[in-house]
Amino acid sequence: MFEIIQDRFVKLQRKLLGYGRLSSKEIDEAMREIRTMLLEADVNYKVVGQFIRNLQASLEQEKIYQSLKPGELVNVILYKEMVKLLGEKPEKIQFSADPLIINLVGLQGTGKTTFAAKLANRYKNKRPLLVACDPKRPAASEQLKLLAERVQADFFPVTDSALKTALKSLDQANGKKHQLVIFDTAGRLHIDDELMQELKEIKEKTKPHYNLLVVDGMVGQDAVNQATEFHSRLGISGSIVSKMDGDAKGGAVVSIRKVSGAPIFFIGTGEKVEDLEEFYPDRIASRILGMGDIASLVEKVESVVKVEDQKKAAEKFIKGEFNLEDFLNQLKAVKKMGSLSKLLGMIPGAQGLNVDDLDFTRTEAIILSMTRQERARPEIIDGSRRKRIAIGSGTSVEEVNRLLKEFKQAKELTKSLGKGIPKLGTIKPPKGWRRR
Ligand SMILES: Nc1nc2c(ncn2[C@@H]2O[C@H](COP(=O)(O)OP(=O)(O)O)[C@@H](O)[C@H]2O)c(=O)[nH]1
Ligand SMILES: [Mg+2]
Repeated sequence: MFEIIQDRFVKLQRKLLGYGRLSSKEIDEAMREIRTMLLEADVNYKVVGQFIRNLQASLEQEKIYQSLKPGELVNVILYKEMVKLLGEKPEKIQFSADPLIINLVGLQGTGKTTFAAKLANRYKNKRPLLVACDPKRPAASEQLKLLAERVQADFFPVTDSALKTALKSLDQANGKKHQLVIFDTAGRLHIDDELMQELKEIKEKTKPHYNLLVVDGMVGQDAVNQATEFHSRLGISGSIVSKMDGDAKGGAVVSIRKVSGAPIFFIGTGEKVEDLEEFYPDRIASRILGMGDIASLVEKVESVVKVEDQKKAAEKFIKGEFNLEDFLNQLKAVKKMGSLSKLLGMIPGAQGLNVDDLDFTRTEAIILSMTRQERARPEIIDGSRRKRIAIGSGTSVEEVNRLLKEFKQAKELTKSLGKGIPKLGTIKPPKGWRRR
């Protein structure tokens, strides 16, 4: 799956990693390459255009950090944009009703019947009922029956019109305690009004919890067009892209969500009933881009960014520009990191704060009860303000006093420390000192 596009992405990323710095020339070149690669993988041209614009915008926003190779940053941005394009969060079947009704629609030969069996196999514990809803082709019903036997699911044959069969099957489901009912509807070679009318009727009368469209990933943009049309005419909950095990170029998977507006739920990766994968945008993105170890790269970039933020806070601190707002942000960060010592290690001079005495949550509460102005300029906090803050935070005036006093001391201390530390490069050798 995605082999061709993956190969090219891997080559591009290696090239990017090789650069010591990235000027706009190299970036433009990379963007052009990405555009060509996506178009050749049969990704919708509008999606490609938007993707490149998003990439450029994200790149402009990101600062380049010294401790990161520029290529690393570009790769992480590329990955993140790809995840966004694919839908960010996975869509999962939620068993919010009993029985849960899933209606499968799609053109003939896309893999509906196969997917019905795959789904029944996946949710065996829900005692699925597979319902044949194609009265015109007896072979279709027979195929579903065989597959139902294979996955040991109950089968409901088509006896009447599609709609009547579907309704009858629901009676049986309620009686026999099936928690999942799957309708395998008829497909046509083309989308026509008759097909849509039939599907609309089934949808309106049986009220399925999910209407899933099955499309064939091998047909590329045709699959995307089908999804768009089914979604606008019938309304679907999402799509299934089948046959991704073949030499599908991947264009359908990349474009379908953005173009049709409906998310992908699963991809089919073979003819067997086990060949089904839940669609995780992040995993698929790393596969498309051929990024085996993207998780750790993302982590690295994020930790560098965090450290840079901390450094900035530390600089402010040294210059005496650190205010209570910054302090609050730091407290929140510490809470997330779960360790105060880790944070203090990053702030020179923070040792001036008597942390042992500081109750974390109370300190946060005190600062939260201050106005923005007060946090920025603690010196304006007079007696009446102190009282208000103490009441607001459920603490005492003494505690507020102590926090303000300690903060002031720490600030003065670091300020004087900051002045005392000569800038690197300005240190002169003592008199009489000679190079030997
Ligand atoms: N390789 C591969 N073949 C598939 C997949 N899904 C379905 N097929 C095959 O595609 C053909 C049509 O599938 P079928 O379920 O009958 O399509 P339907 O007409 O939509 O019900 C069959 O030969 C299936 O075995 C898949 O994920 N991978
Ligand atoms: Mg079928």
